[in-house]
Amino acid sequence: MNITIENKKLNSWIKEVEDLCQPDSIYVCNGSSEEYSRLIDELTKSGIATPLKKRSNSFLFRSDPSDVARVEDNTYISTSTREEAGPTNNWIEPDKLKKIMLELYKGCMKGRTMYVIPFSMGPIGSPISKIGVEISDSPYVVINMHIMTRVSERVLELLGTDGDFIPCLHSIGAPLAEGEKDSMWPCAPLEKKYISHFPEENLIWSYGSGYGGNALLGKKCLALRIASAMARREGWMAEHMLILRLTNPEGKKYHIAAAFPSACGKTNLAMMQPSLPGWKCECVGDDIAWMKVGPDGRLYAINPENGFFGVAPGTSYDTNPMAMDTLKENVLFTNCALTDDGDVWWEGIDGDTPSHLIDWKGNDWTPDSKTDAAHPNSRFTAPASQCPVICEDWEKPEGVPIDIFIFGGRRSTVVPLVNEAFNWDHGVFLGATAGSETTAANIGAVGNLRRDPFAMTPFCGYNMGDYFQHWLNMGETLGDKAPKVFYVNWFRKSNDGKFIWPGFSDNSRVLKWMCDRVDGTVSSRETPIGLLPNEGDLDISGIDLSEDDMKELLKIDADAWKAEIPDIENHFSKFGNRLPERLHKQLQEFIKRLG
Ligand code: TSX
Ligand code: MN
Repeated sequence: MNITIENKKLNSWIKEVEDLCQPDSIYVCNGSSEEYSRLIDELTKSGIATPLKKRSNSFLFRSDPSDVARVEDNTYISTSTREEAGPTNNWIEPDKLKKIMLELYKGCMKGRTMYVIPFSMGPIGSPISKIGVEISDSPYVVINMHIMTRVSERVLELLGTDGDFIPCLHSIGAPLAEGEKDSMWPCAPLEKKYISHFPEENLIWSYGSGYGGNALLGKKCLALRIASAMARREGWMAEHMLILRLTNPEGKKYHIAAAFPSACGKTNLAMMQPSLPGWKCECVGDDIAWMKVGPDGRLYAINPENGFFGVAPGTSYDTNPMAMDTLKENVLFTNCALTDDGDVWWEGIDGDTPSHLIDWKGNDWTPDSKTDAAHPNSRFTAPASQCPVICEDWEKPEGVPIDIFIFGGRRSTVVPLVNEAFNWDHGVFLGATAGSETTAANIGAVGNLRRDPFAMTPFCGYNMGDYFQHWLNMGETLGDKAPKVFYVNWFRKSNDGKFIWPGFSDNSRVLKWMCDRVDGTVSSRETPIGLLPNEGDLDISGIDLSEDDMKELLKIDADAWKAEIPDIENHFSKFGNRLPERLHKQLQEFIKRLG
């Protein structure tokens, strides 16, 4: 071991993992740029990292074709009872799961270095932050953790001798025999991949995958699954939400936290630049919000992450110029295509399609090829500090006060552009029934409605029925200081199959209406589904949108909504007696309002 660790729990855990996994050596990370460069150099020399001539200090990685995304079927919430994990999670009893995984971990780091990565989720020392330590045998994980979390010796100092942390054990599950040649992306086969969470003891065990959320354990595993369970116990919130600051022409600031299922453009909204003159939008975070009630009784949010781990395909100067400018240097790309002049490329990026590329599998690719050049789930890992519109207060230890919650989904029909919840409980009902139509990015048929309450289905570390109750409880704590709740749908289509709303920068027009509602300076009309903008109250000056289009975007068809009731009832029935009575009441009242 390269440094001396003072923390007792950490020392005994490192010893325990060393005995179990039998690495060749142990290295404790300090998070320095020298450490980052050294690892990158090693990965470049072994051919695993490809330096990009066109982007300074940026590198391309190609994963094994079998290891390209989160493995939800192999992800477990391991609580003492199945009931505690609830209907949305896979469950194996803790003793049984640990026995299976201990067998896999035995000797799994032979021939490899075991990295000890001390990290902080949230600014180091913030009262809302949490400390984790990931042990991993993947240098790719170390450099990604450098960007996505705060890896630092200061974390060890903060831990002292007796401080607590969340242990995150990770192995790619590919020991090397003596003299065996390593592969470019070692990992275990699917049936040996396990992403396990033990929320009752704040513990994460991951085996067999080196990709994204399976391996960078600070993100989905710690900051959402484990943190959501801690948050319920401790009375705060860990949510799958972007955070942004909107400033109006008079300089008044509003803070918005928004939850969307995948393929709705969450990162695009987090960095959106308003088309409305005089309005300013800044990014605080694009994926996760940790929120606590502050001394003034309002809800304060921090972004626990330090970078963006974003889907590359579809990102362009058209859809997200601020993300494109974030990606100019110091970026890790995974499973993107490589251009002949040493840059990355992906489907949907600006410009003409090159006549030749190396695809994400490392094969020659031309526009005639039948396959995608970049994997649809290819990613960039980029420091949040490089975003040109990162909010100056994004690392403020106390967070930013949330005024507005937004839920949303992708619906080609029925759901209007925007509506406001009547009250907190109704807002929780909107979050609990949120759904999106599947796109090509999902597995299975395209266009099916999939309910994804609070966009938390894959990320809630306990029974989702209890999670709904926690939201209702937070409403009681916050009282009249609770954020207002809205629901949006940027994706309504006309009869000829075209998107009606221009989206992107013009979404600022919808956000402005929300701010006016918060200030009480604009009225609304009551409908069975919630409060909608009155005609003329959405500022659509300067955009090409007819009065008929606007009517269509804000039309409520009671019969179409009535037709959704059986699906909502079926959705709620999955939570059995854990569905809060107050949500059952919301559904009954909704049915009554529809007549
Ligand atoms: O991210 C999107 N947002 C939010 C932006 C702040 N997308 C991309 C979704 C895929 C991840 C959108 N797509 C949005 C949107 O608001 N709206 C749409 C639909 C749409 C697509 C293209 C056009 C208009 C709407 N316009 C033209 O093609 C010219
Ligand atoms: Mn996410």
